[in-house]
Amino acid sequence: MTKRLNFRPGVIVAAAVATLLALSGCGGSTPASSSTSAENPYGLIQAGTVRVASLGDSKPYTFADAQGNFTGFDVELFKDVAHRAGVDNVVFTGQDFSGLLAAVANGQFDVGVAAIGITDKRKETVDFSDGYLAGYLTVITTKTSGITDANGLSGKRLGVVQGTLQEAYAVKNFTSANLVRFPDNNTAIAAVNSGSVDAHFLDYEAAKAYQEQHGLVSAADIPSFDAPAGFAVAKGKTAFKEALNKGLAEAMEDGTWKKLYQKWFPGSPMPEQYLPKAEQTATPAPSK
Ligand code: SNW
Repeated sequence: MTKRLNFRPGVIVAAAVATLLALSGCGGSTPASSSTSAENPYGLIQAGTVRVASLGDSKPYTFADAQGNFTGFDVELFKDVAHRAGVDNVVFTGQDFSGLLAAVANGQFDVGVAAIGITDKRKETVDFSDGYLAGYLTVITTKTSGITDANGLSGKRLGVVQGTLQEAYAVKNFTSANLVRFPDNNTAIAAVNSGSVDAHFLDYEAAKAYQEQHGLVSAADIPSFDAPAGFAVAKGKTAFKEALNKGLAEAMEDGTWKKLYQKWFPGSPMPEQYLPKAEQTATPAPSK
């Protein structure tokens, strides 16, 4: 049974049910309503608050700092965009990546923000905002593993986080590697460090951060420009999605996107397509 309430005819019934539940105190954790109203134009679980499903260990995209506060490129960009859409109360919760899109689809969260690549397959489950980041998927390994390129993965144990594009790519393309599935990056990196897997396959910038932290090295970068990251929203939340797209376009045009990119991804090649129009040239972005 779906908790998502339908638009139009259902709206009055939904409001009545929500009121009854609220009055009787039986609402439990069921979203009060996902339909739109004057007080809740985006149909958020709770008017005025955006509940975000995210990840605690994908630095510098999304991560929890020492105090447990969520930060990173995606986090700061999303907060900025939500502010432009008129919502300042943004609550992030860490999830396993494998459950993230389902949790958004079934209404436990208003949005998923975690460097989530937009693909046709995922669009069967959720809708996406416009893309805001496109980069590489990276294999990292120890200095002593002997793995220096994708061919070197043959017969080796390669970690992937369940449900990621890395998992799908490895299943298809790294057929002679032995895949080991992990719930999150931290456990996979711990396995690399302890030697129980030979390498881990994750997003480029997160790979860079783990390399610096643990003295690991990059063995291969795989382009993933056809799956730019987007904000995932439940299907049918059109007003919310459109407000996010409008905010994203503004954040790109006024240089906020660029500022955040330089803050969180220093030294990485600057993609042109998200820069203010005046800064885009006919010259292709420098290749890596
Ligand atoms: O497809 C890339 C995109 O081009 C950009 O580099 C950001 O990361 C991606 O969206 C891929 N991210 C993975 C995925 O969507 C893993 C997500 C994660 O670990 N948080 O499955």
